[in-house]
Amino acid sequence: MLPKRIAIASIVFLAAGMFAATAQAKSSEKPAKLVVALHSSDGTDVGTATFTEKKKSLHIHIDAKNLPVGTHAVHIHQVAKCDAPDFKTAGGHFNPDGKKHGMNNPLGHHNGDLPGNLVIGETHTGTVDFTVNYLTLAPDAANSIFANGGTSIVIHDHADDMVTDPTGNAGNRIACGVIIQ
Ligand SMILES: [Cu+2]
Repeated sequence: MLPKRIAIASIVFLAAGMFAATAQAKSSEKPAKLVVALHSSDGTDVGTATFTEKKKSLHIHIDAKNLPVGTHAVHIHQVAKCDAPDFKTAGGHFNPDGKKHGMNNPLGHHNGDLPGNLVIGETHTGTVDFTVNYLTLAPDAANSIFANGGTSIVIHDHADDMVTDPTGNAGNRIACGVIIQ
């Protein structure tokens, strides 16, 4: 058994530490979670993308519906705009580090590239999950999806081949969601 005075001092110290950690989390103003609505070229609701901040990574869950059957690329693009029908205003891939496209590209990858495609089945629905350590919700970080006024999440007509610069041969943009803080 510890002497009573030391035991009490330890408890006070622990409590102070917990308070400091709480205060720090608040001051960074980092949202823990963000849900983004996705729409197709004709304005149809095609589901959501949910971004959840983890300790050292960002988790992205896409829950899609009303999309064409097939395999579709998903990227984070650099402008927080989704003007239908072609979504060209979303700009190129989010690329603060000035790299080339593709998770399998030796000169890559963009921060907006994701390690997989979205597969849409016969019911025109599909889900996919990504956990990446090169994106964050922390608003002041260079690799934040809120950087420079925000970004967008874009779903393409075709699969990403994970290597062809700058687009992964993913074809047209068929759905988009604006990512803002
Ligand atoms: Cu894209």
